[in-house]
Formats: sequence, C-alpha cells, structure tokens
Amino acid sequence: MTQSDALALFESDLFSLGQTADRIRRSQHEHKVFFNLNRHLNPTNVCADYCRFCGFSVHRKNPNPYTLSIEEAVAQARQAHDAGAKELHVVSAHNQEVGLAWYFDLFKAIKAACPDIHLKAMTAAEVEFLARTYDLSFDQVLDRMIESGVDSMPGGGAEIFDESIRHYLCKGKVSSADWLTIHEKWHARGRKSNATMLFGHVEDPIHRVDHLFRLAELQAKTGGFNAFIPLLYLTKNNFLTGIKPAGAEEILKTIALSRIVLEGIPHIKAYWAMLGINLALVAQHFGADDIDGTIQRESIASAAGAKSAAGLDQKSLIDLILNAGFVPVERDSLYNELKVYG
Ligand code: V47
Repeated sequence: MTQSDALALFESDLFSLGQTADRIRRSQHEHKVFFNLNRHLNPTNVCADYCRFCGFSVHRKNPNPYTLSIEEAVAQARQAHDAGAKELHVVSAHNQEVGLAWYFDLFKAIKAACPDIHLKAMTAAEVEFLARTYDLSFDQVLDRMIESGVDSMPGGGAEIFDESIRHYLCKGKVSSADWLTIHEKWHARGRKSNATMLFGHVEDPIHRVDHLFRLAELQAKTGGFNAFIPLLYLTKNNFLTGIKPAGAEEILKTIALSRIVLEGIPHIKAYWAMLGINLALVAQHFGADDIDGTIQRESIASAAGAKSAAGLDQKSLIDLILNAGFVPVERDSLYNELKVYG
C-alpha cells in the first residue's frame, strides 16, 4: 500500500474502512479485548521542555508543581501492587532539578519493593532529555534503564512525526528521527515497546498517514512494537487554542486506518482514558483489540480534561467489555494471556 492509497482509504466511508479493519482485527484476535491490571505513575510535572498541547506539565495554566520523593513513589507503587496492579506505567516530565540519579534510583527502589511488577517506563522523549542534559549517548541511557529494572518502554513522546507540525507543537523535544532511533536501539536489546500518535489537533490526515508509515517501516525492521496507541488530543489547560475537538467518525477512522497500515504491529489500543470508555468499546469494532487497563490513577489525560483520574475497577472493566459483546482477556504487559473471562 502506498501513502496515497492509505489517504484514499481514510477518505472512504467510515463503515467500509471499519469493515476492512475489523476483518484484520478478527483474523488476529477474534472477539478478544485485551486489558491489564495496571497503574499509571507520574512522579513529577516539572518540565524543561515546552509542548503546546500539554496540560500536565507545570505552567501558568497549571501552576501546581510537584515532584515525588523516591519514598513517596515507592509508597504509591506498593499501594498499586497491593491493589493487584501487575504493571506500573511510569512517565515523568523532563525535570532538570532532581538530577540524573533520581530517574534511575526511582526504578531501582520500585523494583526492590515490588520485584514482580512489570516496569513500563521512560518515553523516548525522557531518554533524549536525559542524554541531552547529562551528555550521555542514547545507548548509555538505555543501558542504565535496563540495569535499573525497566522492562519495557511506553509509546509516549511520538506526537506527530511530520517535522513542520512537530516544530510548532513541541520544538526542542526529541526529534522524530531520534524517537525512532531510540526505539530501534531498545528493540536491538531484545526489549519491547509501544508507539503512539497524538492526533486531532493541527495535523491533517496526510500527516497521520506519514506517521503510520514511519512506524510500519521500523516495525518491519525490528518487530519490537507490541502495540500502537492513537492518542486523541484533549483540549483543556494548554496553549494550543482554537482547535475543534475531533468527532467520533474522525476518531474511529483514524483507529481503523492504524489497524490497516500497521498490520505488522500486533495490537491497537483504544486508550479509554482519552477516548472515554464508551467510544473505546465502540473502537473495538473498528480495528482496536486492547483498551489499556484499570489505570487506578492517571495525571496526563486528566490534566487535559479527561475523566480518567480515578481509573476503573477490574469488575467494571470486565462487565463493560462483556456487555459490548466481546471476550475480556486479562493480559500481562507482553500480551501473554493470563485469564479469559466469559
Ligand atoms: O506523549 C499530552 C499525550 C502522551 C495531551 O505506551 C496528550 O501503553 C491528549 O504516551 N491530549 C503520554 N494527549 C501518554 C502515553 C501513553 C498513554 C497510554 C498508554 C501508553 C502505552 C502510552 O500523552 C504524550 C502526549 O502525546 N498528551 N497532552 C493532551 N492534551
């Protein structure tokens, strides 16, 4: 498929696009909807970089800086673990005040306190920030992550790869080429990661197609991406004004196109914290097969206006998936099936 074919598909009607995506989804995953028992932990919102879309980092619209001590972060990890979380998704802002060691000591301390928890931590944007700030190579940062107990990498920081849009959105943050290089190097270490795309702001469909094709190319080379997560841009508390929020049709088409173009990435996640649980369930008919997890607590999407701060309990998540006519499958962080419900 060429980029023009993909663009033409995107312009076709929602239901034909959805049907094609659903065919691929069913051939890979039948009626399963994957979820996990996870907890998001965002240890600091103090950030040296500036992204127009971000409502989480501290700025004049969000004048509440916080940085957890290692002890506080470990206490939250323990609490999550005691409540059943099997994965901790740790994403911090780019904090120049805490020092390099804070990032790695945090992971070591969490792993020491909860050895069986899967640590999904450090976006490529954080890796690049630490390399840039402390004059390290990407390899050095990635090796220190592994030494400190990081198991896999989340997909954040990809935003939109098109360089002109990226320059407008988040000038100075990790470049698209570096984002891809960091994931390639991580995969070369035999580790898995996810990929994201922030959509529904100032980009056009052509930029989404370009983004998907760059990811497909890397996946063909490494096979290291587990899941792709199209992240719906949320409009609150940031400096990207005058954007008309994307509607359901646009969102579902983007998810469906992702499933079609990224046939080599096994899972497409409809992240309920940003989409809302109902649309995330509908998205399971349009190419998605994963919904993220219980989350328990979340700061990035909720800072931007999502109703996800408190998470969802396991039973509600399972019932919602069953009521939508799918088979809930609890998975681990690497998509091994742990329990099939119903
Ligand atoms: O990179 C920031 C996005 C991302 C806004 O790997 C916003 O499993 C919408 O990457 N509206 C971080 N999005 C979250 C992320 C993620 C989430 C869930 C699962 C996984 C995974 C990864 O959040 C950032 C940025 O693209 N973001 N501000 C906003 N206003």
